[in-house]
Amino acid sequence: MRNLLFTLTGFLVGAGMIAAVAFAVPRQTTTTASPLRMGAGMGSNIAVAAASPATAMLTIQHVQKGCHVWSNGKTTAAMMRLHLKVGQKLSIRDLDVDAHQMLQFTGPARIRIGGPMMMNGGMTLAFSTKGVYRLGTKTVEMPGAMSVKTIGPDNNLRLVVTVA
Ligand SMILES: [Cu+2]
Repeated sequence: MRNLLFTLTGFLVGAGMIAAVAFAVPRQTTTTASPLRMGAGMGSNIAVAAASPATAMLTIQHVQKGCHVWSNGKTTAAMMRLHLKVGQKLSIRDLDVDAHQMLQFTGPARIRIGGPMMMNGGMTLAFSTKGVYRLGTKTVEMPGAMSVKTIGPDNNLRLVVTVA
């Protein structure tokens, strides 16, 4: 009888542990992805998305004549005009063989510009003040950068961003 009791206790403890493990695993997942927390997070994301319009995108493309041009996905040009809403961001990606440093010539507010964009690198600029911003890039010589034969002088990329 004592033996049976021990066996039974052992069985129950074992079963209890299995149950505990079985409950512990899904409980952990429910804690991290709790519907309440997910709901709150998603809610705030939606609020942010609604408050600020989608990020505008430009790439710097390599071309044979002039070495590089802006591209907005539809047209390419050395000089681009963009219209953004206040608070809208502009994402720029350098697909040229050159490194490009963004420049701000004029504008109602100083925008934060980082260091040069390497090939395949990029940056996102934020426009929080209304007005007309004149921007551009200059190419930056990088040690070990590849040299590609192009036709004619390199384009000076210029960008006029109207924020309204
Ligand atoms: Cu170039």
